[in-house]
Amino acid sequence: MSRNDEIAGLFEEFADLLEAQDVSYKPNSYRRAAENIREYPRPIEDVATEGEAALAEIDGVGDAISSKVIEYFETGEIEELEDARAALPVDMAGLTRVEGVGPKTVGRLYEALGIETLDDLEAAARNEEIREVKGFGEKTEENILENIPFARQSRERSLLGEARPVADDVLAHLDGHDAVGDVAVAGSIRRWRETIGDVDVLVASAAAERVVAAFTDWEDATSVIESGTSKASVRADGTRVDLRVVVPDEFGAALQYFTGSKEHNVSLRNRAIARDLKMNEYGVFDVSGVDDPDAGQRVGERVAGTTEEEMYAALDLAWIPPELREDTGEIAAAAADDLPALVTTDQIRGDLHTHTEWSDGRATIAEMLAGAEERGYDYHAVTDHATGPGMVGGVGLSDAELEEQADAVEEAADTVEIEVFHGVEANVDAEGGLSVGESLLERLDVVVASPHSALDQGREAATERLVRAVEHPEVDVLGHPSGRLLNRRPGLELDYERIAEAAAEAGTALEVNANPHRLDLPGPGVRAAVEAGARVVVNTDAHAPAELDYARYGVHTARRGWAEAADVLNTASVGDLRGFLDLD
Ligand code: DGT
Ligand code: CA
Ligand code: CA
Ligand code: ZN
Repeated sequence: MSRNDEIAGLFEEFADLLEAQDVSYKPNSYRRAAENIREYPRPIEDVATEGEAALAEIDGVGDAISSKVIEYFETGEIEELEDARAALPVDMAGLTRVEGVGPKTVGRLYEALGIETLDDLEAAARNEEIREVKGFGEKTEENILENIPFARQSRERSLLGEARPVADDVLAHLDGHDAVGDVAVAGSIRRWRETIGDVDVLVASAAAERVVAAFTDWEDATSVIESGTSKASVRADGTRVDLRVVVPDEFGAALQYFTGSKEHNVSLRNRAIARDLKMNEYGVFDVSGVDDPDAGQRVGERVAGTTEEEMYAALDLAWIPPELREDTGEIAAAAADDLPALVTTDQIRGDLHTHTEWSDGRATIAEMLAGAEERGYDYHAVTDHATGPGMVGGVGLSDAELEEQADAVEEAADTVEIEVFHGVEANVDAEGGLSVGESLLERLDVVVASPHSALDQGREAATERLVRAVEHPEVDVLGHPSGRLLNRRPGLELDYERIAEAAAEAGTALEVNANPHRLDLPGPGVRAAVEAGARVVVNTDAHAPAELDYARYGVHTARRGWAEAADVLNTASVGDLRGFLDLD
């Protein structure tokens, strides 16, 4: 996304928020400015360095708007927009995706019923609360209810945690069908990106039409979007799934091509050209003796295409794990045979950030421990929320309650064979202070410190705040560092290198929170940690035993950051972990 798009998006959001508050005239001038900034031929950040007068050259951009652009580049935020967001803390983009719901409606429903999200909207419509609001009626309420499922589906990108189960199910459905040879997912789902535009599925078969029929007959497909002789698309559980069928000889080439990323493939193709090779979705071809290599797709002598390994080998490269295919140095590493041995899910030996019904979890301590033991773990840490900034409705435990919990944890630990740690998830306040008393912090086995409030700080303040928490002698883990919620809020913008260096120095682990809504640290944050020699720790933040299964999303996010097992704290044995935690 260019910065022009970024700024335009902010002004569009501002326009919606103003309109929701019944401000007249202004919303449209912000929308017009947004459109012109988006289309402007020069990068807005360059124009901004020339000052307000240069910005005002852009159609529809006057003094008020150009000073906001400058303010944003200087401070990282626009104060008036922040105020408008605080006054109307709603999922504007999600709600206005419901047909018939515009910003004004969002404003009125928030005022009358406190509706902030699609879930709130649906609940209110089902409870027949909307028809009671002035200006709304039974018919409007019914329309809203009818249009919500579509608004959900048309949300631009699915979470990895939503799309991956769909991918697993479609693979299971196709695997074993008599017309299906090799079958695999490709695209962003194979690279384990945090959000997924669509799930790409690839099948090797000489009977493409039968494979397409089996695919469109899949019982989980709620609708068939399109269907051809060797391609089809369906929707399942709100996610779009694309199928392509290729001949078995070209399966490796297609798998490589459709896995992407686009940037990775562009770099590979350039490497091929430099070797007088042509690389595409049908194979790698030697075109050294060919007059016109662009004469067709399958020209010259084919040297690879059946397997992905041979596609890479044809370019003198080791096979590259899909999570690394983002063109951030993986091709050079493969050429030097210096790729990392990435961490795997079965190497995880326990979870160091979990909750129970003592705070906002949905299971008892014993149930969570049993869940950990069932998963074959060697250890488990109970880290309920402490009170403090960001904790609403008495969710967090006071110091006295944490003392009391210590006995309960000890008692429950007798019901399992695994090593049990008692810890806490303390809040990191805006300045980097913690919400648990010092003497108690000293006595707890594991201290996870996480930001839950002031998530709109600028980059510098946010980085310093987290560095302070990382450097606190009792803090073992910095939990979900950015505080982002995917598709909902961006979280803190951070200098990951600085935090990683502080963490390496202090011996504090940086969490890769595996909850699909978070995946925080993201891949680049993990990479900074790995390069600085800091440990990461893959935690699920589970609020119920089933959520311990989120671990794989965290592991693959860590792999996107080039993490090996030695980089990940919770691949360690109990003894090594106790050493890291300074226990006994
Ligand atoms: P998504 O679905 O938006 O999460 O991301 P992808 O990466 O799965 O993208 P998608 O589904 O549009 O295409 C799958 C892969 O196919 C993509 O990663 C690379 C390859 N691909 C698709 N279109 C192009 C293209 O126009 N050029 C190149 N080089 N590769 C493409
Ligand atoms: Ca895709
Ligand atoms: Ca696709
Ligand atoms: Zn938390």
